[in-house]
Amino acid sequence: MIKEAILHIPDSSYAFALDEKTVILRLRTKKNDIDRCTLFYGNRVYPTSPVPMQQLPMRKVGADDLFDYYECRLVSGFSRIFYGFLLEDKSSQLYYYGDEFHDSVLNDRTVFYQYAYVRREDIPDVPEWASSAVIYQIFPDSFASDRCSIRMESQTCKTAEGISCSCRCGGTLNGIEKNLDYLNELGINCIYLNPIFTANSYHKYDTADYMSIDPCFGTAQDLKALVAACHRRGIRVLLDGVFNHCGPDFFAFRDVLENGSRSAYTDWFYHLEFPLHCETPPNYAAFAYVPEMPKLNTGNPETAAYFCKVGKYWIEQADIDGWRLDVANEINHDFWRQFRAAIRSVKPDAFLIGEIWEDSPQWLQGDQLDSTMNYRFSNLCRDYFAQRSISAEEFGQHLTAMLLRYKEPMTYAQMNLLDSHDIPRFLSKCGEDARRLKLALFFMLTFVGVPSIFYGDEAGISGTAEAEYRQAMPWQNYPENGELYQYLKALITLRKRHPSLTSGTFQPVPVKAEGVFAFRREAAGERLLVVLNNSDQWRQVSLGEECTSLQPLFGQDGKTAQPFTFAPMEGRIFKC
Ligand code: ARE
Repeated sequence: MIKEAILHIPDSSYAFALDEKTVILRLRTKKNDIDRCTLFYGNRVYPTSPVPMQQLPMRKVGADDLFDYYECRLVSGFSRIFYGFLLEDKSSQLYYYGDEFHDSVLNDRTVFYQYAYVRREDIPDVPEWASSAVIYQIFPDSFASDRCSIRMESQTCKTAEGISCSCRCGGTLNGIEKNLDYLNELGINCIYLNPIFTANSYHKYDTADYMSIDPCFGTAQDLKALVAACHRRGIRVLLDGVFNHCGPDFFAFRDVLENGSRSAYTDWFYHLEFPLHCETPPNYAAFAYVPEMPKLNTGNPETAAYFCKVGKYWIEQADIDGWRLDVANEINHDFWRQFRAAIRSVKPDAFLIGEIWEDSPQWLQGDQLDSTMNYRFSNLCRDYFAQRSISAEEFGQHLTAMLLRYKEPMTYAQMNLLDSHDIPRFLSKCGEDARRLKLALFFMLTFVGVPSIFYGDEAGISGTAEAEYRQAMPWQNYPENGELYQYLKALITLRKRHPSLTSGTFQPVPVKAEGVFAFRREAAGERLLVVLNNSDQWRQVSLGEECTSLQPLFGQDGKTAQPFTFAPMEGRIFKC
């Protein structure tokens, strides 16, 4: 056995509680290196010696290219647990592992791992509604104007405070409200809006006033009306919170610009060098050296308190349901802890999604964010469906490794996306081949995590340049009559009907047919088999012992006996 490949980390995504009675324990080993893995455990605090020890078999839940992953769900009745792993290698040799290797189970429980206490306060409390959400992301300037179709003209206006605000396409909050039937019909149940507060630029990431709605988009009253109209339809609303940096017209930065080192707000920012100059690069910390985006010092308790107040304000004013948090990984962890506590104090089931492109378990321990924008998912789909640069087997391995990086409740809340306002459209990555986009959407709607659709994906928007992928919604083409919209609608309907798609386990199923990827989703007695043919050839697929009787649920040709014939780029779901 390769001992150095063994990994377990207490109090992490390798050891966490789902509730006060249930603890998930995971162990990593070198791939194909061991035959069996068993958990041994006992009550950490026991009045007599020796302490009774119990065993629980661990299941191999997945593998990537280097490692196997074992997992068990321990319902022990103990609040304080000591535990270790009994590993059996190919030569039937036994190893006892509990931070160190031992030849036998000693009477001394302290040499093993300790789950010191199943602390109620540290159990992740991701909002229950999150796993069944289907998000629709709207870039407000581009979606719809008051008259339903976009004006397509750029404009600048000034607020009463003299802040100039601009737009490109003319979308508004009322425009969104007028199109809620379109979204309702598609089946989505959550909207994420890119920034809507008063700001200079058309994209509004340079916030001037966190307490007011940008005049290009409407008023606070319009937001309230929009959220209320959404709630009437069972749609939740998330706003974009830009708390890493502000815009040059934010009152605190204006004060620093006017008063220099005498300003009362110098400690709201980082690394200011007086006199300030706003050329690129500026002589103060800023987002990506953009002078219009001075970095905020959220380590300053006053600044932190201000932004916690902003977070609460829009929940109290407009009843929004959560926040997408810009550049979350450049902001200190402690701020997020404060922010979470503030938000939860006014809305206990508010959803917090961080914008973090890399793996982000540090933010997803349960004390800070509930979810992150899953760009790893997006990249894997790009590689597999759009570019076909990885095989079905590699795709499955990467997905497994991705899921096991997080505590289980967080994987079901991850915001999976193919597109966003920051990347070229997936359709363009597919060389404009809509079949590939459809298959990737099919996958996203059947996989673990919250599917998120960027406005216009269902309308066939493509483009690699910023102005293209943020282009105006093509209402003139009646997207609701189009194939993509109808396909997506059918998938969303199906997802909502089957709990195994929202909260079920995920297990890749090996299939001997090139380009074909299959996986099982299972929950509450329901077992689904999802099969997709990511190739340009017809494929014969036998699902072996997987299921004895298969009932086609989606994309069926009515046939229930194996082998199945799959058309190029076809996705099908079976119940078994
Ligand atoms: C504007 C122009 C661009 C131009 C840029 C250069 O539009 O064409 O290239 O200026 O100055 C917002 C606007 C952008 C705007 C930008 C600056 O939406 O249009 O760009 O402000 O004015 C990293 C960050 C991540 C960030 C992305 C863009 O980690 O937080 O870069 N995303 C958020 C928002 C953006 C927003 C901002 C931040 C600023 O979602 O929309 O931009 O508020 C890797 C790394 C990631 C990196 C990613 C992309 O994968 O892992 O960390 O993301 O690449 O670079």
